[in-house]
Amino acid sequence: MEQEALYRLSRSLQKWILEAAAYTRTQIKQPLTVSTKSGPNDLVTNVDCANQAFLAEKIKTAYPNAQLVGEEGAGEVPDDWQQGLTFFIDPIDGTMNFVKQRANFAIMIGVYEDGQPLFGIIYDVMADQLFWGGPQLGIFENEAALKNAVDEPLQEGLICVNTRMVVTNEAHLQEVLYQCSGVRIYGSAGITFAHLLKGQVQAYISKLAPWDIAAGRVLAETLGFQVLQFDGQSISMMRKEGMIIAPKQAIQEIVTIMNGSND
Ligand code: 2AM
Ligand code: CA
Ligand code: CA
Ligand code: CA
Repeated sequence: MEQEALYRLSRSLQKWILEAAAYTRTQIKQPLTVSTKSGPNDLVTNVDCANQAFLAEKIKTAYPNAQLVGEEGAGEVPDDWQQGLTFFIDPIDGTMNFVKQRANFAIMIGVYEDGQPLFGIIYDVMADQLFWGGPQLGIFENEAALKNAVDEPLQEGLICVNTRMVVTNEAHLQEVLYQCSGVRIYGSAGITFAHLLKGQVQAYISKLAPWDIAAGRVLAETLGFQVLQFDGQSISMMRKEGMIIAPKQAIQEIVTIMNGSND
């Protein structure tokens, strides 16, 4: 994409996310309509759906030829998502936090052009922190440029995870966590990416859907993080899959431990 068109896309997405967030804040003190999806920990609210519809409408109007994948919209990733522009929308990431805490949730959009990372945006709504950018723009927290990831050994850093993988010790996860500096669980992929991008945590290990990873992947890879499946392969962006986000040294150590021979 031409630089001028990319600046326009960046400005538009920032504006629309801030508008969706302003609406979301108006609903913070209102009763929410909450339903379950796949199970009791998998929630959706009226605000998730309203934000999805709002953002999809704005994007479709401005980019009529683009493909849209949204958690609360047409959730399937089309086989040809790597052709042209594709927008992945997570209208509220951390819906459990939104329902229980009314904080610690994000609105996220990741944009790919011909399958390549183009632009990512994550907004921590209640903290008013906007993380945005891409390979051609650099990565910013509000207006401040963020620094590259620090490439340190596993034992030097904090790791974020999801609860279920820890309690079941899936793929030797407890052995990884035993070796690091400490464990943090934020309950939102977007909020976890915010900590990664700021250099406050070193790695994130979770099972993430395409809309959970799309924005964070663009931002994190641009700063030198890698995103790999547990077996060290590239992620597909087609389905929910296990993945590790970390700089080079730590990700190599994590992949080695998770594929340990004591199965
Ligand atoms: P969500 O809130 O948009 O659903 C912690 O639950 C993190 O994992 C959140 O970012 C959440 O995104 C995501 N997640 C992915 N699959 C989930 C599931 N089945 N149930 C709950 N959270 C899920
Ligand atoms: Ca969800
Ligand atoms: Ca999500
Ligand atoms: Ca969501």
